[in-house]
Amino acid sequence: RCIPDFVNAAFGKEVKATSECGTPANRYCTTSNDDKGEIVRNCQICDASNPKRAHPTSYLTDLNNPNNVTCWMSEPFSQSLHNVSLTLSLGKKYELTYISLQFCNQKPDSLALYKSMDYGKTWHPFQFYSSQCRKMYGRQNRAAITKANEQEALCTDAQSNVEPITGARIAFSTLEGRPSAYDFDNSPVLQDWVTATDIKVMFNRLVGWMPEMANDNESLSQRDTYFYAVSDFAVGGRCKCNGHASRCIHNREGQLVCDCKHNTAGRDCEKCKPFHFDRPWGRATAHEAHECVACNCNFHARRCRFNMELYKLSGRTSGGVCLKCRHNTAGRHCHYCKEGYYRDKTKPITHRKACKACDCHPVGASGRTCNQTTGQCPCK
Ligand SMILES: [Ca+2]
Repeated sequence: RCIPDFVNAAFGKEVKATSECGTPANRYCTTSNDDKGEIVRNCQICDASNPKRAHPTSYLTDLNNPNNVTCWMSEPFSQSLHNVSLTLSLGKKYELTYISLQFCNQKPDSLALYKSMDYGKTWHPFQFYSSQCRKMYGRQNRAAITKANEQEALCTDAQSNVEPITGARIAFSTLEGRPSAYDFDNSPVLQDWVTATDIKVMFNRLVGWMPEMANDNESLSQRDTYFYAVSDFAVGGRCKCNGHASRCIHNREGQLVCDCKHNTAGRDCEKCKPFHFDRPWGRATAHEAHECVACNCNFHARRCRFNMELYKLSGRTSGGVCLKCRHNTAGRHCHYCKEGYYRDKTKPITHRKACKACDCHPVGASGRTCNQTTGQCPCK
């Protein structure tokens, strides 16, 4: 089995946001405690046209350097309930291990993660975070996952008391708590569950600095205080190649594709390459490469197809059926001569002239078709 490297698939990729602070320039404020413990309000300007004051989406997936934290920011809004989404296209199927978000201000109270497996056509819930799972998302808090519902998105409370107010992180581990994770190779359900081409983060509700703000008579206007701000959006996983490639590369059209081995083909090595249909396609496991095998057509055909019945009859060894046998051959493997021809035993079956025309005498023979093996014509 070969496996591409584990990477942050989001790194350097474009993220689309439904909101970005600074177009036009806008004021936003944060509160913090000064050295006397008093709450102070610190207001700044975000301005997309000024690089020093811009907070573009490219800051979500740039190098996450703790000494130089760069933040994407949404526009400030006036109520804690406010929807803003971030959409990340990975450009290919990946198998994801985690999705993490590091915040520049307080963590949102409610957010949802969605994934797409078809480049953004359809979306499926991946994980919900909320202090009010039922109310916000109609889901039970921390529902149990069993073997019967391993593809179900959970809802948990994102807040915890041990984390700092700013710089906190949310990390969703795709396989955590899912029973078949220990037997991932044999779980098509979980292999499907971790597969994504696109990720959408939907922020739905931000808890402001309400308890503190209530004591702060000067800052009656909380209008400028609500905004979502994220310093790092990371997606840990591997390019999905079904065990048949050790790397992903850009093809001539600029698409990211697997560099398929084991006679496989397709962007994700999800099928056998042409003329390699003697066995059904399979995902490689730790013990078995599940290579695709060429059809045996004795060099007389360029195409073949897979037949499950024949494969089963052969004891699961060979199911390829040759199509359009040439050089006057016939049969599943183009291994005998077609009607009107017989085997020239001086040549191997793989030879272009392995089959000769019958050449029955028009007077002495009762037909034109000879024995396909011996060449004997039917005599009158
Ligand atoms: Ca950043």
